[in-house]
Amino acid sequence: TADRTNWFRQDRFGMFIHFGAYSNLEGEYQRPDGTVCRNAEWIQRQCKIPKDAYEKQAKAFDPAEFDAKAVVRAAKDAGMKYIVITSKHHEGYAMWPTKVNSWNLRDHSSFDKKRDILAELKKASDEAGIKLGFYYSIWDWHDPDFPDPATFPKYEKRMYAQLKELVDTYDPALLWFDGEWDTEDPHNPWTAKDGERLESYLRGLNPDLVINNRVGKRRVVDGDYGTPEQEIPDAPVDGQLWESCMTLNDNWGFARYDQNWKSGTTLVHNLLATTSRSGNYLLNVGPDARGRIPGPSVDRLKEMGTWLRTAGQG
Ligand code: JFZ
Repeated sequence: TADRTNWFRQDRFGMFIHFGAYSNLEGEYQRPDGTVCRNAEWIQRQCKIPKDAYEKQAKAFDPAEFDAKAVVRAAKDAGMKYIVITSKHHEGYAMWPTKVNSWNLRDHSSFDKKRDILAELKKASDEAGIKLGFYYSIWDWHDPDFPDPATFPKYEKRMYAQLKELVDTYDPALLWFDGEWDTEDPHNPWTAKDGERLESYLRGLNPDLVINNRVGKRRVVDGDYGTPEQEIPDAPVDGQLWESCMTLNDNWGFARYDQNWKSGTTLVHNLLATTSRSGNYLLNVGPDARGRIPGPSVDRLKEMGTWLRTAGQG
């Protein structure tokens, strides 16, 4: 893995983007009785939103102000060298025009049918010399064949087809899997074998893909690197490469009520603590319903970039 992970070892600092149909709710769901339930990317599950109501709000999703160039500029100004965006989170909604189903940003939204934000991001990233990767949730709340073990193979076929689309169309540098665990849902049928099979399939499509360990069961042999979340471990995890992902406030997806922003000082400290322990730092932004990165996020990324440049590392 030394060759394909060279860039990953060099680059160290990346931008995570949590963006999906949940972003359209901006963290607040008003129930029919008028009370409000708050959550970000887990809002459908945590607020028990009925499927038809969730699909209805997704139909109104119109992130017209998503500006790939501005996103890439914000990453670059911060000193980030790669971007990982959610292509599909647990809600199952694809952020590209997948041919596998219609639960996606082109076919189930109010967004311009000619636009494709992953293609836009790929182009802007290439132009700026930034690497682009995709988060993909194995767990899927929308697909009728997940997680029943009897129908799971049908779901798995569609998942493979979607991943092939992503690799063939956008040539990602990295795939960031999630939703492989079985703690939340005892019926999650994802096994270590499923992970191994998927990983070798992907390596067959492109041997240079960098893949995180959540493709399997987070064993050292799964994928290329470990993924501690919201924490900076004292030492490398079992000697393997690792990347710590973290939020700027308390949520991954946009939540308009969440103003608990980390300070620039804390963020720079975290970046240095991580890189000094040979880890990568993947720092998250959550665009709002219109597709804009929140102002407080942009401000903090700027602050980090300024610090890095004045410290002579820019
Ligand atoms: C997952 C997602 O459920 C969450 O919405 C977000 O995308 C995050 C980056 O990943 O959440 C996790 C995954 C792993 C752990 C906890 C939350 N974990 O290892 O403890």
